[in-house]
Amino acid sequence: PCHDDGGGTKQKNVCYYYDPRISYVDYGETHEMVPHRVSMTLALIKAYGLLDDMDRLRVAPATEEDLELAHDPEFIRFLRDLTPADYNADAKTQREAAEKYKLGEVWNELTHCVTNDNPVIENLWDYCQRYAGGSLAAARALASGRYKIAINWSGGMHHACKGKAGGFCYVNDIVVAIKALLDGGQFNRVLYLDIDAHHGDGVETAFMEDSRVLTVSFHQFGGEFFPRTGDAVDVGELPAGDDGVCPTLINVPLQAGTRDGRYHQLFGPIVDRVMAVFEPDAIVMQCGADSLAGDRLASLGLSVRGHAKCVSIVKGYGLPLLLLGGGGYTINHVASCWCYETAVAIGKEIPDDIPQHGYQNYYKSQGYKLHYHKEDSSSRKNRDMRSKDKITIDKVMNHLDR
Ligand code: TV7
Ligand code: ZN
Repeated sequence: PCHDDGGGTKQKNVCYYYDPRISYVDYGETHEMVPHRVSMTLALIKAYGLLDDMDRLRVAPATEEDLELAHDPEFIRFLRDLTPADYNADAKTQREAAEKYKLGEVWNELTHCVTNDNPVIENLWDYCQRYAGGSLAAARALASGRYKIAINWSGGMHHACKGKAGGFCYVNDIVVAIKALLDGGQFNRVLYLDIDAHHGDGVETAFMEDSRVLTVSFHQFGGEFFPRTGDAVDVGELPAGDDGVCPTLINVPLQAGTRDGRYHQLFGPIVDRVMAVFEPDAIVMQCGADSLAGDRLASLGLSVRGHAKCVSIVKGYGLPLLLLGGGGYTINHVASCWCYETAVAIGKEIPDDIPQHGYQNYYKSQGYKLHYHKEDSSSRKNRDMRSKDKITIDKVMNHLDR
């Protein structure tokens, strides 16, 4: 039966969180993370007329208490008080404390150079409060039972740890959101799926000893690719009574160059088995768009359809679903992908031609098409699993069968 809100329009199943202040955040001129991509995404969603099919809701900034669901209070207080002015005033103690939390310029032991993955930027605390506030509000919207799918493309910052920043992520909004889902009392088990090109290490670590959360990460692996963790042998399980075990984490390492065909030989079957074994009550999905073809940092080669197929497969299980952003460094590709995935969440087909709108020019290199093509190397060749993929799927399935 259709529910009616009294105004003659159908109740919406999808809610969307976007805070315009996030899009003005500047990681620095040469940094690859460009928060402006979330406002490009919204502009495209508007241009396609998708805003009428979901509720756009306000973001209440996450409080210190909210963020302490995932982080040490000392780290949170340090983040709150950290400003570029103080940091750059060269107060030695401030810089040393920052380095401890992986903030600002940090000496990297592996590469023997100074890195600035997590720069001390203007309005840093406000940024953290807002992107985490979006994910938290989205989690609460699902827990209330009012919405089936909640979206926060500004979230998905999967590398931040309890006591330190990492990989462009200052606070871990995903851990906050999952804890809120569990604390809400409606959900006993939450499945976390991560299709960002990088390993979801921060979320994995937060829940590796928690049998209520299973984390599953699909990511590029090998060589020096960040963060170098997440091999298929890195699994986790806890005793589950009656001599059984309960898996707590699964990793699906992928070789550079993995495109739609091989990706989906792994994704569908693994998620299907995970669903059967774990039987979650809700799903949190990190939809990092750096796994798309042509990304500036990663070397996986998903098409927009291939990436969105992951969302549509997961949506197909019909559980409350939290969709989050993450990486994605070729910003026109990112906006195309997240706009299309918003349409998938709503359940609407949208045309390939990018409608006339303010950011039109950004899409020139993709011929103003949503479904852009990146050097059309034969996708058939990529359909056959390599021996490494077969070993990976065997390891993952064996782990799930225990
Ligand atoms: C979720 N790759 C985050 C992914 C985080 C990746 C890294 C950079 C990078 C940082 C910059 C910059 C960059 C061109 C790319 C070991 C290093 C080697 C870079 C100087 N340009 C997500 C984090 C990753 C910062 N870090 O999963 C300022 O690339 O590989 C590393 C560490 C030290 C840093 N150097 C690379 O997608 C949101 N950083 C330019 C300016
Ligand atoms: Zn990434």
